[in-house]
Amino acid sequence: DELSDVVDPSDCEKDPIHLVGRVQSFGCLIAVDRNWVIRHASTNCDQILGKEFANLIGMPLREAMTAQSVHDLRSKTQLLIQGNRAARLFGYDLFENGRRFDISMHHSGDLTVLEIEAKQASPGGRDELSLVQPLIERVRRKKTIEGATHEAARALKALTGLDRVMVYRFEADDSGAVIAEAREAEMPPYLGLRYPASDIPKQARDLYARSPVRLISDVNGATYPVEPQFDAKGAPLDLSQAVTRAVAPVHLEYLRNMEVGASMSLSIVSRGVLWGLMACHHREAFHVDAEKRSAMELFVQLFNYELTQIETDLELAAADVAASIHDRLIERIVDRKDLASALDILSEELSDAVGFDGVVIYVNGTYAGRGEVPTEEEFRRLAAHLGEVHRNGVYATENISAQYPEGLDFLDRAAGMLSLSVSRTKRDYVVFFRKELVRSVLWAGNPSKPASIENGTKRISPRKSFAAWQEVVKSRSGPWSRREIRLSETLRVSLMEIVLKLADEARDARQ
Ligand code: BLA
Repeated sequence: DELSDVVDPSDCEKDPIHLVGRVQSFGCLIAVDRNWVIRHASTNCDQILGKEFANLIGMPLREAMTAQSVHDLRSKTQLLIQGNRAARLFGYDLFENGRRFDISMHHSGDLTVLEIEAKQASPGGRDELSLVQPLIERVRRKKTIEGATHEAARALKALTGLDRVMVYRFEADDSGAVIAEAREAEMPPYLGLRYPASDIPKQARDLYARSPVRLISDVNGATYPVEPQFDAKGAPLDLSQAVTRAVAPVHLEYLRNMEVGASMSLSIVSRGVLWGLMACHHREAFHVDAEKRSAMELFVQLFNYELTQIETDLELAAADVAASIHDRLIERIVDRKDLASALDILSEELSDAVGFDGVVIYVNGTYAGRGEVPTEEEFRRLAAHLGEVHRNGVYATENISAQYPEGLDFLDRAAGMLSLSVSRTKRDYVVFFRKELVRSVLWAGNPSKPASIENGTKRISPRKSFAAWQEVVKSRSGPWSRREIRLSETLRVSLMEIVLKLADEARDARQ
């Protein structure tokens, strides 16, 4: 329909998902104040706790449970004061009547939030935590991101029994790709597919950077309001850290369109940044109980640590390469007097570390180019543009003409560039160029239409079809890898030294 084109997917970012004020059916939620008087409660407490309460709001918790329970819960909250995100009790007999519950507590503003789930009879009392160690050991043996993520997907599938486990990695533009997958044979593969940024909007990514686990145990399940909706000051309860939090309806619709019955995701965080998600699907509704979720949380924490290790090792290796290139450059360039022969040495020494089709050195307005590059005239104009876009010492783009339409003039030679600003005044550059690489990206559904508005409603709906959609990407080079960018950041410092010398010598020669 006509309207389907007018949706701005950034509208999804405005949905305050942490204030939904509802919980899913697998647990109930009670928030108590400093005096352990109940201030909020979800309407499914009777159902979960197996008791009838006239009105929980305003009731001291000890009247709803036993004095012993409240004592035990309170002493557990020491963990929160010590800085833990959550404090947990598993299989706890809240009413001293033999019925067992898993309880998780966390702070939200001035309140302590209790989330309570009825304990399902666990077959043979499996010790979930003990399963984590051998699985993470297998991840640890992998020294590459590919190996570690692949092993993690397999491990998590074994740990949970879910139909599909994926490792989803965010790209620089917040779109993402499935980079590892373990799945039941009947499930269609998603490995390699790309998804637009609006599938996981910004407020959700921000929230997931702070909370490690989410479970949607039944995409068609009932949800229950948390009452009262607002406290005496008119503020709603912040459910950011609540695992029972009901999720945004637009996302439930998304999952139904994907024919998913239950979804779970764990946050992959490296150095405080949300790197990706371990995203899991099940065809039917599926509950992962609190004890197992804790094991998974531990698993992903250990995984995050391993991932950060691998990334640190990669950085150290890149720094080593940069250091030896630096030494050779200094040694070989030291007695070169002119830019052109310095450029020859530079392109020889760097060709193994950075993939490029051409390189330009531009010092004091003097141009020297090798390989497939813009002409001197073209480069002079480009240099003015570089002065504007360089925010850091290194600027990389796989699509010059997106920001700089004149770049189309030299698209036959160069589509992407990695530019190093090699003087403080932002006038001197070493720029590596790459030729156009026409390639195709497989998206899960058409990425330019991630959502639509249904006829006659104002509601945004996610796309219905996730069928692979091939985008032919033009006027771009292949992407610059993180490794190449990191390496150039280090090399830039060496080049600044060299360029300073070359500039001096060029001046002396002129005198
Ligand atoms: C949340 N979107 C999510 C989540 C995932 C995805 C994993 C986290 C919740 C969960 O664990 O299920 C997306 N799931 C994916 C992707 C894959 C997958 C990419 O399995 C790939 C295989 N979503 C839309 C549009 C909007 C939207 C158009 O497609 C907004 C209009 C919103 N997605 C949306 C919102 C959330 C979300 C609001 C947060 C849900 C919540 O935590 O309440």
